[in-house]
Amino acid sequence: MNRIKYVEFPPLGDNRGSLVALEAEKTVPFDIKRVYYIFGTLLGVARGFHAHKNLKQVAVCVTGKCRMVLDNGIEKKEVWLDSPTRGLLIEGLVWHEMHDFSEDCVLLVLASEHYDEADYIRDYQEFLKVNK
Ligand code: T46
Repeated sequence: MNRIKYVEFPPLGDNRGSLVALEAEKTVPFDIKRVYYIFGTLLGVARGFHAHKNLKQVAVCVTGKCRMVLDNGIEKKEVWLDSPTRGLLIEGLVWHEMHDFSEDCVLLVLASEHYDEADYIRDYQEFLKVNK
């Protein structure tokens, strides 16, 4: 799907367990300006319901899982984020929602810009209009 891509993070494992390194411009294809994580999401709660105008993000469930609903204005897609070695790159205008968080889910997000509420489109009709 346009504007969405999986990114693989090779696990650097040995007999002690696993380690994943996330590096700007390498495993993550942009300069990382912000990192946030979502955890402790209550059962049945959905989050997101917005698109970003310019932000690039990579989202990865470092533990647990959640379902992401993605919409680029042309097609819709659902993906499960359920692996600490596979992230989802979201570039440009993509309406996204997160559902079905497992109790143990920690959704880590790496972002290309500092937090800016003006970059959010939180109204779906506006998203469709801007996307034309
Ligand atoms: C996204 C999805 C995947 C900040 O003050 N700084 C931040 O960096 C972030 C991300 C949020 N906030 C504030 C804004 C709200 O008052 O934290 C509150 C919760 O944010 P929001 O309702 O936007 O959370 P989600 O889970 O709906 O969306 C978040 C990100 O905001 C968004 O960029 O793509 O996760």
